[in-house]
Amino acid sequence: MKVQSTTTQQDDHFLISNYDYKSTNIEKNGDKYIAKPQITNFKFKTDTRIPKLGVMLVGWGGNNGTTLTGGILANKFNITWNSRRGTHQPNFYGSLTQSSVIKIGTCNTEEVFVPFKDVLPMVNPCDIVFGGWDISSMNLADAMNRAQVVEYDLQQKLRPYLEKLVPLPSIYYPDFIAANQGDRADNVIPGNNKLEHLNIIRKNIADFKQQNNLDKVILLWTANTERFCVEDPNIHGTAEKLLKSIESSHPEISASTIFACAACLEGCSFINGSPQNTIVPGVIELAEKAGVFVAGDDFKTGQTKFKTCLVEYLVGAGIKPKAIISYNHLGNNDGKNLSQESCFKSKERSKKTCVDDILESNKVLYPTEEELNIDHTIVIKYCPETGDSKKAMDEYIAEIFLGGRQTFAVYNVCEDSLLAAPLIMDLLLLCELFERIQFQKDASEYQRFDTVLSWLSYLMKAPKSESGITTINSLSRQRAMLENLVKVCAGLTIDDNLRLEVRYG
Ligand code: NAI
Ligand code: DG6
Repeated sequence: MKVQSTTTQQDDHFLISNYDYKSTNIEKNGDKYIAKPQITNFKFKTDTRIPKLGVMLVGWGGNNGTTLTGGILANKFNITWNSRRGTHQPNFYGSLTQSSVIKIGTCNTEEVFVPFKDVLPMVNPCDIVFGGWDISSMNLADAMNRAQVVEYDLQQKLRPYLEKLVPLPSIYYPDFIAANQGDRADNVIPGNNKLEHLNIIRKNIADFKQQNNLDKVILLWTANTERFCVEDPNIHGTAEKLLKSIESSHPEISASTIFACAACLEGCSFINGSPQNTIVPGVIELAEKAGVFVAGDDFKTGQTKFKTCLVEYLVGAGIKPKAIISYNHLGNNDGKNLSQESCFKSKERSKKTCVDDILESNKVLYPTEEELNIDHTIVIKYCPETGDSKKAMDEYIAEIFLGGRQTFAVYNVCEDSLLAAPLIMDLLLLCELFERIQFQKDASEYQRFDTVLSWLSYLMKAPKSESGITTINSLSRQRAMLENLVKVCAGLTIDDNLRLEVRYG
């Protein structure tokens, strides 16, 4: 795709697009709103040179880590496999960047769509170099077998590639994850000195980058859900305080926060795929200083994606959700870890907060704080026999016209990690892309996006935003935001769905 326009320039290294952003400033005057449409000029500059990308996963030997690594290798080497349903070709289904499309315009009256990945130059996932850590020493072939996610025949075909991959020893603070994880922790960096731990992780990152001749590295936490750390401004509030707390091996410094700090100090962006409060203010300050991004929290895969669609549809239709009862049972190691109350609490929070802003937006349905407090219940049960095939059952009860009730019962069955792996890939590819984009507002200096990369909210259950920026949970708004950003950077017109060119030529 090539954009021909007077507002877009391209040379060997950069694509620059000029964009007049239209917004509406609202002034409140008593009980009246005064709306003042305005236009602000932005320039987006995208470095079109694709780097050699390395990714280090924390929890590499887990269900997500092994499925992602194996799935990408299957695509890279075009490995086919057989099951009782026949011969399968590898694909990237479930990946927004690789398998979804964006409308770029119309040809006569026909809408034209291209793959998301083709709008701006992006890293090919098959070119990513993977590494990482796990508290379990199993090589990735055995770990994939333990995970019971990937079909047996594909596991066998991947074995020669995966058995050479062995996670680095990791930091293990038993107090932060479930006690039932202790029996797999045979690959642990010794000692209790958190500063030494930080320095070892930093060295691992630097060595990985140098040994693989990488242009950049991104770290992503896909290890067990931790309990929340007891956040305290004196411990976690600034970069300086956080580093001091690490130096004194403070008990409320989690393993995930050590990884986040190590990433920032090594100039790498960090993504938190679990729900806990890893990205404390001190981490954000470290990231800011290093000019890297942080993003989180908790991958938004199946049940929550659906929830943020359905609730948006109901509220958008003027129907009032009054109760959401979400029940899960699963039998993988994630479920085992979540069977401990402290870890469950972290997950409960991210699964619960995901509709708040959607309800809050509609003051017709929810005029008071009290009404916003709907009956939203999360249950997670560990049932080993279920394996990675997670069952999620939700009941949505909504109030309709004249006091009537509408109830939806939704039953979702999926291999959890087959949904999570392509999503993790998108997080990495988009984070890398956003590291190459700068913008200018009203002819000021070029700057990077905010340190907390809330552009990635489509992929997160509890999207973290820069302070002062409200969180958007609606799936369609999150997707539109991402789609529009890449279109604007490429110099394409944003679609407002009026389709006037189709209706009136
Ligand atoms: P898993 O339990 O299979 O894998 C986690 C891995 O992390 C294990 O191999 C474990 O040994 C390792 N680990 C634990 N503590 C560690 C540490 N300190 N350093 C290094 N490794 C450590 O879990 P799974 O299914 O891969 O999920 C990973 C995370 O992603 C969990 O927090 C889960 O809640 C979250 N998540 C998973 C989704 C899914 O669909 N699978 C969706 C949303 C979030
Ligand atoms: C129990 O729900 C286990 C969790 O780890 C979830 O499976 C995971 O977070 C995915 O959740 P969701 O709601 O995005 O499908």
